[in-house]
Amino acid sequence: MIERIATKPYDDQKPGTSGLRKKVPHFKQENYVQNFLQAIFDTVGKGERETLVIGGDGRFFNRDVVAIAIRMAAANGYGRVIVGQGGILSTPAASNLIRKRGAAGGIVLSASHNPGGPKGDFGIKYNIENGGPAPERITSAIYKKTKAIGEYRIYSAPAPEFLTVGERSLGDMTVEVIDPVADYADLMEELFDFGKIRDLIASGFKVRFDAMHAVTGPYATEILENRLGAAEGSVVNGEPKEDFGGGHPDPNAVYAADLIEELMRDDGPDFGAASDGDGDRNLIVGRGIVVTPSDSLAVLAANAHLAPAYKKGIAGVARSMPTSQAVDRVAKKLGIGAYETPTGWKYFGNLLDAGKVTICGEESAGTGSDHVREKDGVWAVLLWLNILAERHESVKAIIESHWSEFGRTFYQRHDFEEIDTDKAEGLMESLRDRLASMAGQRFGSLVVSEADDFSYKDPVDGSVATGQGVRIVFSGGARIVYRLSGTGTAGATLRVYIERYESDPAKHTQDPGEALAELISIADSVGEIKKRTGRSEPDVIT
Ligand code: G16
Repeated sequence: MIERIATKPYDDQKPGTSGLRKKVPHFKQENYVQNFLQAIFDTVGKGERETLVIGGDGRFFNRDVVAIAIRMAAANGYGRVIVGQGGILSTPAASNLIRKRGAAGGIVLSASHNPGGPKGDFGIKYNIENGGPAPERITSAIYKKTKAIGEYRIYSAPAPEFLTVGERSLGDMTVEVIDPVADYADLMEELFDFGKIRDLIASGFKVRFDAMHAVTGPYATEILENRLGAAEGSVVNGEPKEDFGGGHPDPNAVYAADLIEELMRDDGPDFGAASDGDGDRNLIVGRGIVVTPSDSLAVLAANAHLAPAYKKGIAGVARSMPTSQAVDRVAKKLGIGAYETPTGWKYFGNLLDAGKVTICGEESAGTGSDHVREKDGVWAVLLWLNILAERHESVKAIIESHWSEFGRTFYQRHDFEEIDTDKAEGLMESLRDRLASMAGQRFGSLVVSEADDFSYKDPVDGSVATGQGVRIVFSGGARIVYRLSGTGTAGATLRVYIERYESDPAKHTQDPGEALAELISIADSVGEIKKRTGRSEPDVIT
């Protein structure tokens, strides 16, 4: 029986960079989840007998919300839900399923790289029929609905169990519980030359993949160990846990320090990688070198043709605005389009759908292609392995030859976390107020050539996004970008992105901190970071 339950709106259900993210206790407030889900269903409004994909990264509270989503989908007219066994689906696997099965959309439960557990973070995101995150016009409409909601619809019977694969029903709706890994692993096998990668691994090439106790464990084990022959134990921390083993499933130098340490040893593995909570981010480490996400994007774009899926070449590339301009140089050489979008994977969807770009990426450890409409951690690992299998060079040699061909873009992101929101907003506002007078000003040896607040007009549908980050560009092309994160759940996180291009190969081995030292100090003085926040050091440098 379909029940209509009266509810009251919450005023803080505005989706951020990637869906609604809050602490678990916040989500546990009465009807908080139900309100948001009903707002999604009311907005997309096309449940009639259609298919909906449901799954998440397995963090604490995942199963409860999967069960609620199943009951609400049944009450909102869907004909079928496809649910990952145990409520598990990595974000790229969910995107793939939506596309492959012609679903109307998907409910993806994840707070990505944020910690989990009873006091950790949780998140709900809606993906549209192309498999990608809902664009701004839909997320704004969802937010509007949350502010006026008066009731939600839910099926009175409990959700059928989803711990085992099989078909069940709830009212008129079919609940199809699937193996979360199989379709995704098959897709990877279509894109890449598994034979060549298998030969590389069989030749003694050692791989270590850190799944950080998050969702990619089963995916990486099936693909790297079972299908590609990597030794058992090549996937570490491979068992997904509700609290990620108490860790922080963010594949960066701080939280994946063990992996990096391992790869810095002379007798360490040849290739190391890690992914995040929901499997869409990646970290690539070669023996003796950590690859920055911006460099990884550039190298993948330059070498993608070595993998079967991209052998005819790529149509174009896209990067988020704060991502380094390294990939632009590759695009220029290849004679293909390069697009600069706001932060958020949702901005790549139209470009991919229109065939304008094949490969996209972000400084925040995300790379992906037109095979799905999300960034994809395991995909990036496999494209790297395919390239390594073709080039027979080390990761370090590939990076260094890339720098000598295209020049090196030194790059760092400095994060100042849990700042008082008013102070963070004040800092951004002050920067914006000073933008008009900045051009021509000298700071140390650098002169500002232009300064603006980034806005983006989507070349496909003409939609405009404003206020996407303050850019200060210096003559010679060095840049400082300031923006506030849209994914945090406590206070505000200020992100400062710093980059400088170096064409002289003799200077490519410099330490990034030294190469960027002058810009780092300018970033503090122009941004008045210490003065306004009291912070003299970032919490994390990536
Ligand atoms: C999400 C978005 C990315 C974005 C990242 C960080 O990733 O999909 O596009 O780069 O957040 O965003 P922010 O700088 O606003 O915190 P994920 O992996 O968290 O879903």
